[in-house]
Amino acid sequence: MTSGRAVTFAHANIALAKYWGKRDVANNVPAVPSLSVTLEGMRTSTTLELDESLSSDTFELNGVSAPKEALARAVTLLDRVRREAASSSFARVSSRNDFPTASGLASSASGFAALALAAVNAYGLGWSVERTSDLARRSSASAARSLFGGFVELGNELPSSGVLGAAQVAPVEQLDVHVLVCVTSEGQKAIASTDGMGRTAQESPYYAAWVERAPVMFRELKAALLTKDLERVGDLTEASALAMHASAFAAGVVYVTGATLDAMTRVRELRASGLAAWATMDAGPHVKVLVSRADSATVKAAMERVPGVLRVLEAKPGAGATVIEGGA
Ligand code: 2P0
Repeated sequence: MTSGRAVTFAHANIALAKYWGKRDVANNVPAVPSLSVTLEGMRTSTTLELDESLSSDTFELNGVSAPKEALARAVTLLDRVRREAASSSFARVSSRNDFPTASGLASSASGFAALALAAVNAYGLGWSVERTSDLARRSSASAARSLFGGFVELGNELPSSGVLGAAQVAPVEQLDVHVLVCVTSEGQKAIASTDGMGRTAQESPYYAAWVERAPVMFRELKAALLTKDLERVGDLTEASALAMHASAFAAGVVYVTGATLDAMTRVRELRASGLAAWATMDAGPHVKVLVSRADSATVKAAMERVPGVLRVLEAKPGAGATVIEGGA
């Protein structure tokens, strides 16, 4: 039965072993496996109501009508759900991020995870988390990982079932770490990640090397995580980000700025001085620092003093997406 309304929460995640590139563009299957940590501090909440009086879906983001492209991506997800639920009802969707969207921090992971979970529940599909994660992946691959809490993997092969969802590798307590998000710019990123990875695949002489090497780094990182080897997890986290950005850079897909490099250099100096801190960067200029909880206050204070770092947000590993209201 359709409950017609659902309210969900989902957190952002940061990839330690990065996803970059698509094996199958039509089905949005990643070219490489990835491994992330879901973050407690950065949350999207989404309310979805079916409304028989609507003639199309509506989507409000942080209190205002969502931009056209964001609405189109939400409608694509809702159309998939309607087909599965044999429903013709349109939806009123309202989403809110409790972290600053204007900072250019990625919100598509938490956004599509919260939307997928809300849609599955409001349309009464009663799907497993894995199937809901597959739905989120088709909109944004990193969103598949935000359905789960703690440390999460996403593969790079579509099984014969056609369902490729993420899965938890280890719970929140596996590593005593925090993530420091060092914000270096308030603007939107220059190149959307889907475009950036497309250009990297087509134009980078190093894309093939990335696709060959990334699964090795993923396997080593997963093994280090399972043995709670923080040093190794940290080293591989930084190596994965550098390899991803090197492949993109060679295609002219440049996300780093001077501030990014200054922040990363500072992280490496802090590590050389004995602190447990490693840098990672996504499709934007911000530096995220994986840091042991014991060293987080010292590293945060040091990063706040780096010229070009506007502010530092601190997050710890967090839970997966949850239905707050309207579970089927
Ligand atoms: C990741 N990123 O693993 C990588 C690292 C950015 C850098 O996933 O095309 O929004 O919608 O599947 O998931 C950002 O890209 O891309 C991303 P699409 P998505 O977190």
